[in-house]
Amino acid sequence: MSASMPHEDGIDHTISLMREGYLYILNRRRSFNCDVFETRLLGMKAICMGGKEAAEIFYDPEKFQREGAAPHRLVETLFGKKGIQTLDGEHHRRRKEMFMALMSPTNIKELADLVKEEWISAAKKWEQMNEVIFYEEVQKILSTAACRWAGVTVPEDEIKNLPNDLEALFESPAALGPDHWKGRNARNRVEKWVGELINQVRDGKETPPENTALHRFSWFREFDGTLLDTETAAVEVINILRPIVAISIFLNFTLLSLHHYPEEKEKLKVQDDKYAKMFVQEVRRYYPFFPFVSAKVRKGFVWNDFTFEEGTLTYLDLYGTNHDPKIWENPDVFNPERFADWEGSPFGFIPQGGGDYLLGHRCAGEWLTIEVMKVSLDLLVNRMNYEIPDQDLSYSMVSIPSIPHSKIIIKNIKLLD
Ligand code: HEM
Ligand code: MYR
Repeated sequence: MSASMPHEDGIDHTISLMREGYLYILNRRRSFNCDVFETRLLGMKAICMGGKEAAEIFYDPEKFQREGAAPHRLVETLFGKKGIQTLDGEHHRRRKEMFMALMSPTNIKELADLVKEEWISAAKKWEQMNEVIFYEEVQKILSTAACRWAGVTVPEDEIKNLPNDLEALFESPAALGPDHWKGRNARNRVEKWVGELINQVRDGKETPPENTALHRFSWFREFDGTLLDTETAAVEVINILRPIVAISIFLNFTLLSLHHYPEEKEKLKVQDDKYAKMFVQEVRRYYPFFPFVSAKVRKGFVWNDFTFEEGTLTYLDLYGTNHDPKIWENPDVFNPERFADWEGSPFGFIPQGGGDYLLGHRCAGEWLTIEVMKVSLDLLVNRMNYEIPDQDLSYSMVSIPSIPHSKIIIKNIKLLD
């Protein structure tokens, strides 16, 4: 006999999700005293779960699939149609190999160097300015570096707007009204010109270097030897550009943590690369970013006596797993030292998803994110002086994604030699 899963009574709980944001699943795991519960979200029955053991089953491809699992509003903004996030099995594996081939240490270093170059040239302009909005400035840097790295030449009339369009793709999935539509319009616009660029590559009019995303995705072939249709190839190129710009959110939280924990900044000045990595890991663990991911039960199964019925939509709580007291001591304290002798786990620390890179959906850009954060941290700590004037640095635990309200204004910027 299988036990019944704790469940929230009522017709729909989307409103509670909107009210509680990043804490919605964690709050219920606490009150039910159970890592898994059933509810109804966006008009559908859904299982929510979090914690290391839950992550382990969520990333078992025998148990869960991605086809048909992503909410429509997410596909129309963040993901795009027919992208890697919606694939399963051997088709996913083949596509993922292509993504991971871009993530060699040499390639990642190339992007980190580009970010550094763009940052220093931007900071020379910041020195002449009264104040700058860090979130927006960093997005321009990341957008330019991402396009150079991916081999993407941006049409003249898109250059100025591109950082805003890429920003809209990751700010709009959970937004309502005009803020949501901004994301849909941005997707249509960017997919159109990236698609045209792919056609030019295929016609031999554009020749991006071989190790770039534009080259690889333009020439990627399915098992039957066919090229991707233009729209899907564009979706995958955007799956590189957009998330690189999304690193701006982690960089805002990096700057915020340096401000809130000045003793950490002093430590970073004298410590080595290992401490910088520990610091970056703690930023990724501590602050809210990607709240949860969704999948569908592939074939019914029983876990810990609970029945998971085939086809049930299931959400895995990323934020709540990174703040799970069963995994993390004092989870709500910012403490990079916790990573000093951390033994590593593909399921307990999952800011960018968990499990295996090739066999599952764990973020293809995780190593790259860490390196871009490290190079930016070094610039903030050792290569420039700046001041953070009084402003509203608070951030919401409800807005998804969450960004410090002022987007962090900095002034009196001075580059150091
Ligand atoms: C997937 C988070 C940066 C490329 C994911 C997933 C998450 C995530 C949660 C889904 C995991 C799952 O479905 O189980 C983040 C965050 C980032 C980031 C918070 C910080 C900015 C990047 C970067 C890239 C990237 C820089 C590439 C340049 C991808 C791709 C996937 C993915 C291609 C799909 C993987 C698959 O379905 O197999 N990311 N990511 N991400 N990410 Fe990231
Ligand atoms: C990326 O661009 O791929 C990386 C970061 C995007 C963060 C976007 C956060 C919003 C996700 C909404 C979650 C709804 C899950 C069903």
